[in-house]
Amino acid sequence: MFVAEEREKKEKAPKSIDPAAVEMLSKAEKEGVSTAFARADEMKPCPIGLTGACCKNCFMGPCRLVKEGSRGICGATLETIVARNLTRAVASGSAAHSDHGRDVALMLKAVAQGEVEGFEIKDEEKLHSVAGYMEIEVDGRSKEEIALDVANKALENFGQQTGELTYLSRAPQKRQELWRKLDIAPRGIDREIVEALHRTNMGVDQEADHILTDALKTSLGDGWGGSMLATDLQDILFGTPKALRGQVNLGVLKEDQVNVVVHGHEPLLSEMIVAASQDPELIKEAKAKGAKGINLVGICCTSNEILMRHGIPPAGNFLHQELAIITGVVDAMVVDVQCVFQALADAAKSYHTKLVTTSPKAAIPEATYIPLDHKKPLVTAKKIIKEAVDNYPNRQGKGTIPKVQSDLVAGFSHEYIKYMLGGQFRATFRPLNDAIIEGRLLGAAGVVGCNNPRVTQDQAHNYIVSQLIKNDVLVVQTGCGAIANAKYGLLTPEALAYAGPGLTEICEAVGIPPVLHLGSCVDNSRILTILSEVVEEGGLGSDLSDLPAVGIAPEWMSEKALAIGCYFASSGAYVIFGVGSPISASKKVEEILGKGWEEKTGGKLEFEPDPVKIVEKALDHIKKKREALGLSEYKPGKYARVGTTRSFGEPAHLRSPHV
Ligand code: SF4
Ligand code: MSK
Repeated sequence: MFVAEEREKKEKAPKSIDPAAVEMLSKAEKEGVSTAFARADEMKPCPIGLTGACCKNCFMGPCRLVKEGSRGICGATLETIVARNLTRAVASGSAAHSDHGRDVALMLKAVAQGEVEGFEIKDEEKLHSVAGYMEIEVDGRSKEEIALDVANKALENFGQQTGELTYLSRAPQKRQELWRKLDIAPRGIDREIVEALHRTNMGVDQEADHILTDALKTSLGDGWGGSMLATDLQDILFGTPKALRGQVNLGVLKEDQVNVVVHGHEPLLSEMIVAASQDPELIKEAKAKGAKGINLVGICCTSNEILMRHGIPPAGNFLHQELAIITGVVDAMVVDVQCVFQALADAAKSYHTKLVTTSPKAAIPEATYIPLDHKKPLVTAKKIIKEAVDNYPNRQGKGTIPKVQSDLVAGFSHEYIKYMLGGQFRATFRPLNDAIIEGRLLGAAGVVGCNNPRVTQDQAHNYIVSQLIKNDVLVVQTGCGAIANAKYGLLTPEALAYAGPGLTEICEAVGIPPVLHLGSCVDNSRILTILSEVVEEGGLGSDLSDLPAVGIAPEWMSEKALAIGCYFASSGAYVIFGVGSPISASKKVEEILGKGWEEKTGGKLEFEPDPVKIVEKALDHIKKKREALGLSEYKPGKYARVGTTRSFGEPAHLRSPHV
């Protein structure tokens, strides 16, 4: 349990291992600008809410159950309250991803009907494969006709009341049958979210296990529904990512250019902002104002979306949103939805930055509202870039850009990984399966999720990932976790210097880094697809729960992360969350998410604040799964080439947080 005293100790730990963040935090302190790091120091977490023991689901409360055996005014038990709180968070996280997916489906429909200027169907091959999953006829039909049917089918998945989500059929047969047996196959994405909120209302579902089973069902509607649709339909509209090189961290900002930062989640507008930032007329205007050009960069998952498809550099992950403004050189920060601090408006006021909010869902006091025109997104994007250009002369001085940036390789869609492994004409995961079967690779891990100012920024991400690759575990990443590791060079082939010999051999042969960037938070669905196809490929069991693989969210903070953790557990994966536990008030709930879910789904969800223990648990689990599959014993170093000596002396940022 991550208790308050432990947190006290943590406050003495550095706020970040990132030198760019450290530099900007000291600038912020000197200039009297507040940051999430400082506010986390000042604002102690509520010790009751922290553990999941506070219920405010009705106005007879809030009820704070501080003692084992105590009850709320309505008689709700501690385990009921903890289970309800977690399930509500999962429903909310699922809603966020799924609403994102819905907006992409609506955009695809409008594009298919010829209503949107500037967007087109970019990836016809992907359109055909998605049409295949949806049993939509493609022969002799135009891409617009197919896309319209695909969009309508996707929208049906949100609103349908009975039956099953279309994409459940992409999971291994055994998994689908298990979901049906457990009655957790989602009927409709929206329906499951609404039902979870209903069931957790005052006086409805009163049995912790039953409530939490609903969390499994609701989250499946996110992973195999809203998120998977978002990923697929974005690929159709904007192109399926392919590996590309890029740069990351605050050093990507430019002193002599108009700097525009896009932040949030949905790529609908940012795709057009990429185009607008390259518009010759706007560049001319920027030059007329004294700038050398227009420099577009990103934060959070919008950043991941345009990095994966265009190589636009991320200026940082979640906790960099204020720090980017504090450099003093950001002429506009453009936000849409999710993970956007309300404090950005205050930071922007302290400098000259223009904060632009673009979603009708997200009003931000003191920000300029420029709504995305869904029919003419390029017009909106140009208007926004013009605001940034016009704001350039208002910069006070040169600002301070930390000279910190790293190379990265991103763009690993599941299609691209298959192509890398098997070549264009026989794209396959076979070499990956064989490498695991033969013991060159120990297994695989998805290390994903946010930053959280309650722990040292990026430390757990980097420690855990470096330990995994050292032990020949192939790592895939999404979201801010990918950026956390990219900042220290772990997403480049050069990071093989820290990888075990088996992983090195595979990565060198295929030409990939040991840590693969798969995209944004909704792209966790790409991991589900990869795992399913690896099972189909054969030799590693017959269900997702047989795979020697784990999921880890070392520095999570968002309800969306909880939804992701739950849909991986429902899909049979062992999932470990760092930072602390929102269920620690109830041993019973811990048992349900652990032993209980493992018996049901083969997956489980655990909260473990210590990154060193996370690595131990992850490796143990992978080894147990290997054993159960009867795979050859993994012997580290077995495949090291003669004459190769590999030093595992880690640089400071990869060291154990215990040192
Ligand atoms: Fe208290 Fe029950 Fe109301 Fe929750 S639902 S606030 S436990 S009375
Ligand atoms: S943006 S949800 S901080 S990963 Fe996807 Fe990053 Fe977490 Fe937001």
